[in-house]
Amino acid sequence: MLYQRSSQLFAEAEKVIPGGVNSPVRAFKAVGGTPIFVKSAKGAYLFDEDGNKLIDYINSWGPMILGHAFDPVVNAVIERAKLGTSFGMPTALETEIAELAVSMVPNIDKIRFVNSGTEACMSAIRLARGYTKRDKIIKFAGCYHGHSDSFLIQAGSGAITFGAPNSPGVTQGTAKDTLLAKYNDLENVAELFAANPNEIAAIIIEPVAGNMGCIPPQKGFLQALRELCDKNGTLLIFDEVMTGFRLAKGGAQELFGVKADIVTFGKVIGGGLPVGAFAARNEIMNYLAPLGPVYQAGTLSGNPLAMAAGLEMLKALHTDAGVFQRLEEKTAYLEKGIREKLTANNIKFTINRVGSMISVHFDESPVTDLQSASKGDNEYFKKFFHGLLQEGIYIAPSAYETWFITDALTYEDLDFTIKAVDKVTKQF
Ligand code: KE4
Repeated sequence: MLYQRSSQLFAEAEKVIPGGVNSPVRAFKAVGGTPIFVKSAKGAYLFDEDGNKLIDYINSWGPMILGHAFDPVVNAVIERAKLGTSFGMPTALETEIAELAVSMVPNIDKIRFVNSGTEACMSAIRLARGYTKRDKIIKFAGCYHGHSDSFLIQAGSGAITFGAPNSPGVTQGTAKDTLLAKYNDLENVAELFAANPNEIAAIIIEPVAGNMGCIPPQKGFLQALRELCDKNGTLLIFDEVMTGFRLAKGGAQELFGVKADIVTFGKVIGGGLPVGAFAARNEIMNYLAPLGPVYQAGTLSGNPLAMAAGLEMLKALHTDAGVFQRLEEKTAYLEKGIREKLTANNIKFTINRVGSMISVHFDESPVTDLQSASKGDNEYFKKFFHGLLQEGIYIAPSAYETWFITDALTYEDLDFTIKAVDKVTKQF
């Protein structure tokens, strides 16, 4: 695979865009080499500027669960654009997607749309603080909730890759209100409550972590957090930007049977257009302006093109009874195939998976939190990443990310991928 055109484009981009990218994880810093510039995509495939065809296991970091350029979404956006692209006024379309989302997700009465997952999580925290009249939050080391200041404290995703657990620009005044816990460590969370009685507004958690690789919650962990929150008058926020509408129609709340007080969304809910959202029962959401005192706003929130895309995506997931089962079966098939090849090639590895979220860690000890996720052999991961790329397989350019499986993948694609894993891990 040659990447001359991507290299040229990257050199041009670097002159006018910081690092040549509009989001750091795209820069290949964790794996080295030149980021791939994509020209188009359809279904499970990317077509880059050098004419290479790649099987896509990132899918825009989650949104393309039904494949790229999903016809109902594309057609809806085209038709909607002809009617005007933004009004800054309410449209019936926003009510239609809100009603559908509320019908799909448990324990929510109302939903507010914003423009990104960051904005959804940032707003959810403000709402929780306003509702409880408390300042402190608990987040988990390695979890990523977007780049707003309260979260850039031992964040996951690109923040790990850059070894910048506490980003410059985040003030001590902000950082002091963010308490850090270890994922899957209930005792640690209980200690934070004991040390900060009646001060904690919310726990925010990725119910399945996807920003330190994929890390499942240990059995009972989420329910135990629910009980700790109830005991302490604290709100439980599920950051479902990744898991929402991916792990089940009702996301992680449905999958694990645990009730969150506020749920945040992104990625899938926008069908590939910029949409985030946060939702809760009436007594919490009615605290939001213009009804209540907690302010939150956005010029392009509920943008008609984005709503049109999101509505078609949710409709497809709502009406296709077999989609989540197919995603489970395809990802389990991929996991089985990769396990067999890595074992046969004497590679030290751990694979974590929940539904269509999966990650490969090059260390044989269990990966249950940031510390254990950091023990992986990142040098080997780099070879694995580039080896697969040369075989036409595009996985996340960092060991601290999860792969996102799309229903557009065929079993032939999966077999091709498993064969490529075998070839690459025989070489190194
Ligand atoms: P955005 O602001 O990037 O739309 O969403 C932030 C966010 C919030 N919560 C979770 C659980 C997330 O995974 C994300 C964003 N995920 C990363 C991938 N690890 C987006 C990729 C990027 O930063 O470019």
